[in-house]
Amino acid sequence: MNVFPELLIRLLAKAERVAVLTGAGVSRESGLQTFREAQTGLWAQFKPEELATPEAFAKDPQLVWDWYAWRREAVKAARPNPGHIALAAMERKIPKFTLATQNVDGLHRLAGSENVLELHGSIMRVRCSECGLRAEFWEEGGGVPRCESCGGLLRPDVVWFGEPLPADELQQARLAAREAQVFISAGTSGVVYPAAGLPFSAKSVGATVVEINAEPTPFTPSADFSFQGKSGEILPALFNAVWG
Ligand code: BJW
Ligand code: ZN
Repeated sequence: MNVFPELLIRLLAKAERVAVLTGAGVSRESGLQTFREAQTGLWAQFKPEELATPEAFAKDPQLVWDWYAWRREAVKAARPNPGHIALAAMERKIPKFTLATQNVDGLHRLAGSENVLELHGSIMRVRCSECGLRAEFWEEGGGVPRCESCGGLLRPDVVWFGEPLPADELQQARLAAREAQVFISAGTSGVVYPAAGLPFSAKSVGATVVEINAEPTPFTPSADFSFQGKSGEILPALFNAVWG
């Protein structure tokens, strides 16, 4: 089955610069919960938006640490899905391919993507809330672990609301968006800035922008092509339509 317009297939087939933005929807089919869907089980009474903040950590570090520890276990058990794999395959077909992700789960790299910009950090690292020291290993002992260097509380090395994104990654993502001939936004609700601004800035300098998402987003009216459905199905189908 090929549901993709011929124009899009031709644009991708000859594109030399492609940029992609992904969000939690791309990892949904790996079994990870998205941000704006209601949580189930243990954490059903909490909203992710209320836990992913510096204020929540300051008020109750143990609660926030436990939530991330629980999510980290889910991430460790998760495997890339066909959506991640299609994006990794696309990178090998396009001379300059940049994948900016809002996801902290590391699944794009696990799928084989190389040029990955992690705009919101990584759940597999920690950093000290006092001195900023980063680490990939730490002593787990039930409570919130402490920094070896200064004794401060360790926190996940992710970007919370009100915090700046890693400057280098953000700058590279903005540059890639402005240079791209085709920009693909996949699995993101498009409400969290500055990441949500990337498809708009690509569009404003003439890129063809493709959106793949389970539901409409604030960007949908501006998209050149919008496909509603599962990224784990649409991305591989698109790859096959162009390069299969
Ligand atoms: C599927 C699917 C399937 C499901 N297939 N699709 C007013 C205007 C503009 C900005 C602001 C404003 N007020 C405040 C701000 C700033 C704020 C912001 O944007 N707020 C808005 C919410 C209003 N932004 C910030 O604070 C950022 N920092 C900043 O601006 O700093 C400025 C600064 C500069 C200098 C010094 C100091 C400050 C930081 C934002 C950080 C976001 N962090 C989080 C947590 C990360 C760690 C963690 O994982 O715990 O990032 S919040 C959360 O949202 C997470 C996500 O990466 C991010 C985006 O969510 P995403 O990925 O789009 O997920 P969902 O769940 O929203 O959507 C999934 C979509 O997939 C849905 O649409 C589904 O339908 C779909 N889907 N299954 C395809 N199978
Ligand atoms: Zn420290």
